[in-house]
Amino acid sequence: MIKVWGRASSANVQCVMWCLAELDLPFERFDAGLMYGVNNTDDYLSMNPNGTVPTIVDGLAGDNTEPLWESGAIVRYLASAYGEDPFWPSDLLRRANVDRWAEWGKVSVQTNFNGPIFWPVVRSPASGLDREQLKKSITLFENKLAIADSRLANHTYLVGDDLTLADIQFGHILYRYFALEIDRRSLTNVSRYYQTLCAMPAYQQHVMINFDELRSV
Ligand SMILES: N[C@@H](CCC(=O)N[C@@H](CS)C(=O)NCC(=O)O)C(=O)O
Repeated sequence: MIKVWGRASSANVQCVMWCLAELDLPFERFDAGLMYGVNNTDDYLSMNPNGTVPTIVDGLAGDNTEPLWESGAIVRYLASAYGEDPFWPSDLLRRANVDRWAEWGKVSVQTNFNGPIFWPVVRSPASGLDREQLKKSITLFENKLAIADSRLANHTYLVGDDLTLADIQFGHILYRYFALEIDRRSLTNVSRYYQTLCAMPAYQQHVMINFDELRSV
């Protein structure tokens, strides 16, 4: 069993959960973070001194396995230990190509969304939201989505015609983007890709999580 600590409403936890489900791995998830607490306890901090979620312990790898944190490192580990071609290719150059788009999803796309767009919209009262700044942030973010849109004109998924780790790191952001009460640019291929993800049971179960619990914290 792979143990995962982290609330289901955390984007970084969602990546790990979706990855576990795609790889068909047995897991147990424990709520932690924000209103659930746990991540500020000594026990938790001894596993992950950052006090962030997610943290995992891979019980399938044996007893006394070192806890892992940083969602990017976790999904790469899971893909390397349990994934197969084409999800996580064995050929290093093909793997690096998947990894490039996965890293892009996490570093260039997710960071342009969660901090500048998602949190201000879900947490600010209407009177307190800086709408000009939000508009600028949405433009910057959608400029990144436009890169994916051109790519998806010729591919079903981000890298090619098969689901890869890159889709996990990029695609999880889209649920929040499409569910949030903001004006969106028309990006036909990204919309079609999002519909493809929405039809996937693992995406429905682990990513399409209502985020209302975050509005009041
Ligand atoms: N770079 C880290 C970031 C972890 C992180 O900041 N997680 C957030 C949730 S997405 C967190 O722990 N927030 C505090 C909390 O939920 O209590 C990762 O990718 O795992």
